[in-house]
Amino acid sequence: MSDIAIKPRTKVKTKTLRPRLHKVILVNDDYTPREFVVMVLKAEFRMNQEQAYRVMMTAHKRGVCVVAVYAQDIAETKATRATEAGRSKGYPLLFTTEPEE
Ligand code: TYC
Repeated sequence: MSDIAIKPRTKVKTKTLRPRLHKVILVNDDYTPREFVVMVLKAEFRMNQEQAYRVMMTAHKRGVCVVAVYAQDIAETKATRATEAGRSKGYPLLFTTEPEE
């Protein structure tokens, strides 16, 4: 038997994987009043009147609008809270989330 010790030449590479950000998406519907959508956007996403109005009108015209991007858990919590705000008034207002490319 050989007594030659072979040193493995391995290098440890540390790679930090940043978690993917998630988009919160506002979905249009025919029933939720515009002012209510604006109010929810201001309350949950800390937007001012002009920003909230622009996002609401974009969803109204195009069907959907990206509201903001956050870490996954924050995006999901905000989307759920905002959707529940509409649900509590009987509106079908919907916020969804999806991972950013
Ligand atoms: N389309 C709604 C209306 O005309 C307003 C609205 C805008 C609702 C955006 C939802 O995501 C929405 N009353």
